[in-house]
Amino acid sequence: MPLIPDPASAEPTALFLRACLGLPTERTPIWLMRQAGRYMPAYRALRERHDMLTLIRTPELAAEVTLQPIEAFGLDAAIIFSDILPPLVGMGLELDFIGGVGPHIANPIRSGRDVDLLGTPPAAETMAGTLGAIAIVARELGPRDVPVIGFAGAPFTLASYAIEGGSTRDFERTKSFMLAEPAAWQRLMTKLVTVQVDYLKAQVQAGASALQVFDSWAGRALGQSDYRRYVQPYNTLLFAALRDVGVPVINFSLGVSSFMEDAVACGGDVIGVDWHLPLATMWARIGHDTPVQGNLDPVALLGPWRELRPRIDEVLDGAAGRPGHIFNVGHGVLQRTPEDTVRRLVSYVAERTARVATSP
Ligand code: 1CP
Repeated sequence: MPLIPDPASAEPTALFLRACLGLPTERTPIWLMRQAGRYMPAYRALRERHDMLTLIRTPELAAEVTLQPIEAFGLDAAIIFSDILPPLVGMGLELDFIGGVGPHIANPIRSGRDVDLLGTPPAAETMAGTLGAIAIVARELGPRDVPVIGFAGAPFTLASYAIEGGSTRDFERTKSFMLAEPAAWQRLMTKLVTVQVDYLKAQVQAGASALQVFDSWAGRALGQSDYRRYVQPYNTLLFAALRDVGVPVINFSLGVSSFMEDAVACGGDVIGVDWHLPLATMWARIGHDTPVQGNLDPVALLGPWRELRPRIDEVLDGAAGRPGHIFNVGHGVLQRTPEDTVRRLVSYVAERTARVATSP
């Protein structure tokens, strides 16, 4: 045994990172998807003065937004303030965020030739603002032992915005393109994997202690057979390329509960669980040796405490105090969520899960 432990192999002390590794924690860690954003008056005040892309691209501003919910609620991890779509700009897509509408791409992909014109420049060149913001937040939160989570969109979810040009209900253009142009689909998905892997690795270099991959729409858009054929190979490539990245990787695939096993098979150290089925059911299917994150219905945060509390209890009872559970919402926090409800949620989860310290 070496006298001095290798710092790289030492167990982390941050509760969130310990849970990501399936290690016991003194209480259940909690952070919330979309924890920074429009439900916070402090965010809205900044947004009145700066547009979305300026907030994302200015390291000091993005760092400030990232820290807002940490200071307000004492969450166990900070997700860097950005969006899944800005990496598309470096590839050649003209992205804007339009108030009240959402993301808009002026030159969406409509042909195989459009795919061939997409570039794959390094994130160090195209995403310098976000990488700089991660460095600032990591420096700020390091002494407090609060980890920074980097993130990216999964290839199908990004392809859907690139092809539709914005949000969509039925994914008509995306699925038509996928079915009509399978070779171009393959080239598009491969380019997206290349760009996202490089970007996620760069976020770790910049100071991220964990990564989350958001596949928000593949499960909503596709059935199992198409998922296996048009999505799974690329998500598998993405997670395989991150296997040696040195930090835990969370696989959050929304809307896949009917074929969860296929999404889990793609990879990831932690599985993000959406709110459709009880956590107990999902964790049993995933297997209790794999850490999970979830899965409160974010709409429950809009209602009264008497309705919210049993739903929080259902999640915690579903986890049954096992190591490897990170409390979260099962999709992003909604804009109308009251800050006081978030505060009450955080303290309730801490109180209910505090484990009595036992001497070894
Ligand atoms: O007007 C505004 O202020 C912009 C609103 C906003 C915000 C606050 C958008 C536009 N994005 C974000 C931040 C964001 N988006 C974060 C930062 C972390 C945090 O706030 O805690 C993250 C992780 C995302 C990820 C994201 N963006 C996803 C994946 C997660 C999910 O919710 O499914 C998706 C699909 C997007 C696209 C997007 N960006 C913005 C909107 C309104 C949308 C969704 C549009 C749609 O429904 O298609």
